[in-house]
Amino acid sequence: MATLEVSDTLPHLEEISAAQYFDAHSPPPHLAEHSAAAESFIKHHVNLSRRVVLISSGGTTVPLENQTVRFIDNFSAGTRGATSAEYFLDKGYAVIFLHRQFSLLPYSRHYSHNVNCFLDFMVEEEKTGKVKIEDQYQREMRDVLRKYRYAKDKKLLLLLPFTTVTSYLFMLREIAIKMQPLGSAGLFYLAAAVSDFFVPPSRMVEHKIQSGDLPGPSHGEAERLVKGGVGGKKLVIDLDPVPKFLKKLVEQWAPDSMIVSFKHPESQLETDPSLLLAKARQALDRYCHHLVIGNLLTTRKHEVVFVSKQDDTWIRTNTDDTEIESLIVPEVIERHGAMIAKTVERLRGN
Ligand code: 9Z3
Repeated sequence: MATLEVSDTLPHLEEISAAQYFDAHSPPPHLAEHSAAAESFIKHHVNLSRRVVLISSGGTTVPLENQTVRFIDNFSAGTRGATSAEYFLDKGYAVIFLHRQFSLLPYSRHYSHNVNCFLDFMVEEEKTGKVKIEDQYQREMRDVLRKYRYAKDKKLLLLLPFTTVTSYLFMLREIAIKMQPLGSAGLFYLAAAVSDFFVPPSRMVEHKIQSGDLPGPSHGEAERLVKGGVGGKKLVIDLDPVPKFLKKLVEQWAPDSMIVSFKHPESQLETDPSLLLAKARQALDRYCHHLVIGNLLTTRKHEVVFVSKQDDTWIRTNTDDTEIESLIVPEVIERHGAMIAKTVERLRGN
């Protein structure tokens, strides 16, 4: 049986700070290019006095080798992020969609490759051989297409991909700093499932960990990551905790923006609503941001809880026809509006 434990007793180095984390890692290859794209997108919308939301979406990976063959992944299809993006766009926000490469995207999510395969919506005309959308899907697809085209033509949606937890964090820091000119008109809606653990570069092996001949206790660099088990091939992975970046975001990278994070408790056994609430409140106390939205993987499409300094509010939908994001997003926008109004009032008072 596979076991998994979080250990306080194993010998480990001091927990590293966010600054040390960035120093220890190389930035992702396209950081400069993505940063430039974000900067011009933000400038454009600052000039139009438009609110901008950064939505993070999908799971981050933790590579086990430099030339990565194997990695650990965090679960998220990207549904929460991609669906929410559409509702923010509907309400006039510009959206920076920081997403796991190949996870669901706004609009195209309706016709993805596994559910609602786009090919099932098409037919070939007998006479001409031309391919067209089946009559029964025309209206629905036209509506999605119009919204997609509108967002594209008006430059309201910027898609920026990440894969590893490190590339995610570099991008988040970079974009957050670029968003500072927005002040309180900036919003962070952090739905990505972000790894809490990583393999530090000092213990990372270069090439694929060999399963056929796992090294014994003194066989070179792989030894630092893997260990041979008694009489068998056992892989023991030793991970360090990722520093608490949310704190950095709140205090330094985006001090004037509204920050909303999603929280799902570590264990699916924690189905008790009061435990979900307690975990969400713990996150709020730890990072001092504006709002935590608590959800469980099993029920996330039907209920979430908003936890803020002021109150707790449950949002529920009983039908599969109503996407819960259509209820979550307007509630977040209302709170964002209230925060902007407060900022304006404060600035006037000064
Ligand atoms: C969530 O809780 C998201 O709602 C889901 C969405 C990952 C459950 P799907 O994309 O799933 O619809 O399939 N995201 C937050 C996860 C997370 O890692 N939060 C961090 C934490 O809990 C804080 S930013 O520490």
